[in-house]
Amino acid sequence: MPLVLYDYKMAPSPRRARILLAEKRVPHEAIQVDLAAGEHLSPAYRAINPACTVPALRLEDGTIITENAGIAAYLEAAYPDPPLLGRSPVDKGLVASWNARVEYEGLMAVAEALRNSAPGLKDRALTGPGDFPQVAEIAARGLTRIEMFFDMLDARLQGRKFVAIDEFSVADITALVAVDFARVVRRKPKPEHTHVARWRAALAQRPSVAA
Ligand SMILES: N[C@@H](CCC(=O)N[C@@H](CS)C(=O)NCC(=O)O)C(=O)O
Repeated sequence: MPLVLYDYKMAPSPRRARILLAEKRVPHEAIQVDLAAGEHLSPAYRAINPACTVPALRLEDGTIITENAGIAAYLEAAYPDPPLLGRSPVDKGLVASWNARVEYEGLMAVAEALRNSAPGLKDRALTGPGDFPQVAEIAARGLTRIEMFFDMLDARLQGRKFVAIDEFSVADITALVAVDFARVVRRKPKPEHTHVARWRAALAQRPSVAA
């Protein structure tokens, strides 16, 4: 039985897993879980991932790994080449640190803005099995945080090819997905964010980014 990625092409979180799988050239199948149709809340998908989120990765032995952090840890151990979590102890620390920052300051900021404002996500302000009402102030806060994220990322990328270390890593994947995801709330880096623009253009050359 091959690896199976529970995916949804339109969503940013499974895109992180898709890029990782493509970078490591891991053969797998993909099953689309239609979030727009609420398939992730169905009993069938709850049995796969009780957290009702994608991505999830089913291994050959049937084990289900959820969360991008878990999927990345598994793939790095099972398919070490190319390493995407850092090679040396220092690099591993830097990659984990920057990955956490861009997830919290970038991806979460966009998610806050979107989930607390989009009519289609009414009462779905948080992922998971529970319903939570939208809070307009959190949407506004998310938009402010996105601008801070772009500024932070641009400063970090000044004089650097990659976000965390001297080679491509999961921190670049997460940051790229966050920058692209911001379009859903009509935000993008400003013209003065030249370092982000250079970095994003260079990453566009990697075939994995289209995954
Ligand atoms: N921490 C999780 C987050 C996964 C997540 O939030 N996935 C979203 C799609 S981007 C989801 O499944 N949303 C379901 C929903 O909207 O209820 C991870 O990185 O794997």
